[in-house]
Amino acid sequence: MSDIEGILSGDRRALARAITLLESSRPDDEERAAALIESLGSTSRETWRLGISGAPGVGKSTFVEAFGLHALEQGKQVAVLAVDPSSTLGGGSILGDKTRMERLSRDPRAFIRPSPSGGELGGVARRTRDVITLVEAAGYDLVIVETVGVGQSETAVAALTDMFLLLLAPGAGDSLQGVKRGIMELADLILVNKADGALAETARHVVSDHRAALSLVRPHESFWTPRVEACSALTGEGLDAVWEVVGAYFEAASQHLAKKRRAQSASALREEVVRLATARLHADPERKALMARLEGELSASNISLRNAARRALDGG
Ligand SMILES: Nc1nc2c(ncn2[C@@H]2O[C@H](COP(=O)(O)OP(=O)(O)OP(=O)(O)O)[C@@H](O)[C@H]2O)c(=O)[nH]1
Ligand SMILES: [Mg+2]
Repeated sequence: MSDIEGILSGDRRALARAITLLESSRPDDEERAAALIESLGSTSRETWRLGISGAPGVGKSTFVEAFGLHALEQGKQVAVLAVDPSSTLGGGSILGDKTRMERLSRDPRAFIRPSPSGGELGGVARRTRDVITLVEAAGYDLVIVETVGVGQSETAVAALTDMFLLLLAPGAGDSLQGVKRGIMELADLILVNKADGALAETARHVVSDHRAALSLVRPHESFWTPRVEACSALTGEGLDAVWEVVGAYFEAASQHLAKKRRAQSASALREEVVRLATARLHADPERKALMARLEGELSASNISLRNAARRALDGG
């Protein structure tokens, strides 16, 4: 059986091998990975792509496990992918996920793939786009992409997914948490996790604070007003409600999802073209020499920036 057939028939080892190929940066592997993606074709199945972020320790892994098990009960096939902002942070969360998502990782209907170690965020996000295509072709119809919220990774994950969940936990205070406004505004659902035991009361305050804050923000989607809910990934309380909100989102989005995904692809293409053009400029020795010359002219003020850039691109 070819790898393609293996992947399409749900062979997890074939899928894992294909992802390893996608993650490789060896030029011949990159060729093979591109050919693989192109041979998959598109799936007609409806899929849900869910992005999840939150500060370290808010309970992302615990939540993904609980929510993923819930989704399995509802008949979904669940794939969990991770996008780590940097290789230095990567190791820790992979270790955490292996122990925290134990039940989910043992279930044959679920597939968990930690973020590749090493590599910059842009590269990891780019490959994750292809990995999503791959796991969807393999039959997974709920794809969860998790990232630790420490920088640009939230934006990258939101650009890869249909719905973006931001996880918070009741902190020491009960005021708005130190989440950047821009990140909050990306969220389709803000979940205040750890709403259990002694933290339940604080969680309620955090919910109402964020509802008030969000009511001042213009919704980023025409078809959806972001929601704020409380839950406990540990006890499972509130997870039914979360499932309903996610379902309601995809119901509301159904007429808009294709357009949203097309816009995401278009912007990924623009980024990729810029990346490729830059890589080509740097790889070409003549162009490199030209750049060095132009840099000299520019610093001697013999040429305008605009003309220097134009000549660098045109090669003249
Ligand atoms: N009380 C309570 N504790 C929770 C809940 N969810 C997670 N925790 C605990 O919070 C700690 C961190 O949980 P994780 O799921 O590892 O958090 P994470 O966001 O994945 O952390 P990183 O991967 O390090 O970013 C663990 O000790 C969990 O048991 C919850 O709903 N209630
Ligand atoms: Mg984790």
